[in-house]
Amino acid sequence: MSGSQVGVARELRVLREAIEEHNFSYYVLDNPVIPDAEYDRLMLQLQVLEANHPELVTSDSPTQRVGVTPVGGGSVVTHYAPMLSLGNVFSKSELLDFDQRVRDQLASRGFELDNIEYVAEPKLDGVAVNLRYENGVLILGATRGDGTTGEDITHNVRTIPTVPLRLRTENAPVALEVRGEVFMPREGFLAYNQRVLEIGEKPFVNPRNAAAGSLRQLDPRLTARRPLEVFFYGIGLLNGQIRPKTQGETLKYLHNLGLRTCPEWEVMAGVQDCLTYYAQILKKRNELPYEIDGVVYKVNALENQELLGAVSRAPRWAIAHKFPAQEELTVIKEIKFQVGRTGAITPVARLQPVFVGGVTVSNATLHNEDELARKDVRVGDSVIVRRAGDVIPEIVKVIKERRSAGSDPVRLPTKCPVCSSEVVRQEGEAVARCIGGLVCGAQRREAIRHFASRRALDIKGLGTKLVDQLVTRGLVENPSDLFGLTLEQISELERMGLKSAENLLETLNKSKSTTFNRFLYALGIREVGESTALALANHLCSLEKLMAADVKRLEEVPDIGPIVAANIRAFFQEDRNCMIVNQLMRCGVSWPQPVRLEFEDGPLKGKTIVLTGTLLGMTRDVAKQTLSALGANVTSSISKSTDMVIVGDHPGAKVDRALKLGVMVLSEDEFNALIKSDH
Ligand code: JCF
Repeated sequence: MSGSQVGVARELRVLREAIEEHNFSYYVLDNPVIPDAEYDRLMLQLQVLEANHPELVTSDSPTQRVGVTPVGGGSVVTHYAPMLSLGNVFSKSELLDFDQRVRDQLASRGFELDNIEYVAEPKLDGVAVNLRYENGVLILGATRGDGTTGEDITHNVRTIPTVPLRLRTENAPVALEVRGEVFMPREGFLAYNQRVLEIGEKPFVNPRNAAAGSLRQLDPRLTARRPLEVFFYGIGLLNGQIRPKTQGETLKYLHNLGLRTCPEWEVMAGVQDCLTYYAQILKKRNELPYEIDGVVYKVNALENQELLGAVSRAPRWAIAHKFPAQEELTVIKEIKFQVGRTGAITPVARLQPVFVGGVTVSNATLHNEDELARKDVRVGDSVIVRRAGDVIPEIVKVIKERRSAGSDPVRLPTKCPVCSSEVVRQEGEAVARCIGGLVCGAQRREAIRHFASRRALDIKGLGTKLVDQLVTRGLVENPSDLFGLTLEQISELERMGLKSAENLLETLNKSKSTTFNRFLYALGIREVGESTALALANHLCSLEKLMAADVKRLEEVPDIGPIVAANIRAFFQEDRNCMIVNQLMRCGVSWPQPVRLEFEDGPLKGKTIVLTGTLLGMTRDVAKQTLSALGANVTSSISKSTDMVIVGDHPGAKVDRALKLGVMVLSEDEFNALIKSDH
């Protein structure tokens, strides 16, 4: 290595260690110590440095989670120690029997105990995995398989952010096999399915299937896009270090190595504590960010675990205490069609009310036309409904054997059930929509509800019932009408006294002071969610600029692609929408001027730069971010105001245009020198 390479190697090490430490704080301790933007900057610095020194890239670098080429998965892996599954109990008495068996067996070996110490933790509904670290570096990931042999899923496991590629220790064991559960948190699952439905594909039935399907992906780049996480709960093999003495110590040991454990785990003094824990977790179930189907108890002392041993593949020292079923049988009374904010028509089944997973369920979504056809749900059918956490209940399947003769398949209506406008399903889309727009009462109502919702203008007290009344009485047609309501109009509504009317007026008034991103989100532009709204606000800063932005300018905003850009453009090309926006401004809706995200004072401040061709050393996104971080404005087309064009491999006609206009042209090497120089 040359002298400068030694310097770079040290810089790389410092950066990687810092990033790993932040990963630990963020993923394992759940307590980030720096803002996300700062973390992104460190990561970017590392990416740039590695791009310039590809010979110094190591497989455990935080940048190396996703391999570039898909792998042929499926090779078989033998676990060092068998991966055990768990026996189940469903009731208090079965649990007491389990505890009695544990005590009897230990007594027969000379350990007379009144109370057995257990460690309890929630039982996640995911996929069991085994990871192997050698000298602290992740070298293998496998599914449980039959307990003895599993499938090699190393490339996919590496993409899970909560799986450390390197253990967080100076003194790593020679070999360590850890067992854990890979799962998809509820929020990620919902968002993922939402996206899948939008592109007209088949959604996952539950987070468990989603996690399993994602881990089986052949292309790790696809796995990397699935929001997977992991909790570790046990050790299969530990070479070169002293084993912890209890399950509790095991969890602490794993945690200290940077392996995430479930934060809910607790030591129980005896089986009575287990019952209390079970009740607590059952109550907390829907607040947990992941789905669980019970709790697990393990005899705490590993010495006792060894004495107890295992029968076939289930340990005698651990048991799963399952929650009551989340699936029930019921009957379809009616199938209705709801109209959403964007006109999307959703079939909804009205059910004979049934108690599932702790609540009474009387409606279940059927998602869209294809789902309706696929499940072939008909009025009068006996069906299995499933309720997963606080997710909208779903129909798992129809019991066709019980279907009475003469029932008809259900079709989507051709006219909107609310406004009788045409219902149209565009090619390539999964959803059919009412084309009535704001003529449609349902769409008007939903648009106003969205506008007032918590993450939009947060107009507290303007609930569904109230919005319904305002719309049906014709008092409110669009969001700006809300701010024209008078005390008299409001107090005449049902269940509205003078006092509550005054309160509502006050809230309406307060909600006018908002932020630019909330306002943009509140407008309900198709596919402009909270994060897109924030990106728009940060990059376009003012409403005037946004309303004037063409598709090209919009696409320069990070994460905005051609479709969303076109939606935004189309929204502001509609006179009616501009009128409503202007009306809102006139009513006094306002926000503080957003501060530009990029460093205003970067060394490339104010420079307009265009990238063309393929850069060999870094992705276009990284190049774009690097330039932005230095203060440059990266655009896609060349004009007289362009300051520089950076030319990669196979550039297009842009180079000719740049030369013609006399714009400065930089090669990739010159570009690298530019971003590395101290300016
Ligand atoms: O969360 C789980 N699904 C889970 C599964 C937790 C545990 O502590 C487990 C397990 C499967 C086997 N422990 C064993 C021994």
